Amino acid sequence: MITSNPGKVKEYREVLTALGIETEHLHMTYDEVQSSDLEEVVSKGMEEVRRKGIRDFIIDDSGLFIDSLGGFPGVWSAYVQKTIGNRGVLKLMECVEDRRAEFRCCIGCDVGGRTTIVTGKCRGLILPEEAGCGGFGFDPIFSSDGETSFADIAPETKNRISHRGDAIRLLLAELGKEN
Ligand code: ITT
Repeated sequence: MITSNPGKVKEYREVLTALGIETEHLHMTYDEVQSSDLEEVVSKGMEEVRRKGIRDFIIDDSGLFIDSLGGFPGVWSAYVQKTIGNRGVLKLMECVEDRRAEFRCCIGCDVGGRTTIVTGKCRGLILPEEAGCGGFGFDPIFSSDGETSFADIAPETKNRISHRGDAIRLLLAELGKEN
């Protein structure tokens, strides 16, 4: 798995190890093209990784899409997380009543020369303040049930309901179809 994000590696390992699938983590960044579409970012990212001679890998591009902000930060989630962070997002959401949001996770998988791209989703709400100390990134401000943040639930629960868990299941189903 190719990522600079250790939180993602942990979540993939948790699901895949239980299925007897071993993963190797390659800490590497790739250019993320400017696009409003996660699938396009992943598809271009895969081309770049392949140009480096790497085969049999997965990459993951994720984002938090907030309904009342027209889907922002979306594909700019990493930049927003690094700059204004969760507090900045909460500030943008001050006095906003509609707090609905969606986490999306797009996985690009190269195995045996074949490309599979899937996108998992998880709907929820932006909480009024940060809560919990688990997870990573936007987890302290996102809740799928409107009460408990993703940073406040067990990792296996997050994997069961999250965008990434959804994407992993879609990927395994796609790969299963080919075998
Ligand atoms: P890569 O090297 O894999 O690209 P990244 O951290 O830049 O790592 P993304 O662009 O996919 O990853 O992620 C966009 C942002 O969304 C980033 O700040 C992540 O921390 C955050 N994020 C991704 N998945 C998340 C999750 O499950 N829970 C909370 N935040 C998440």
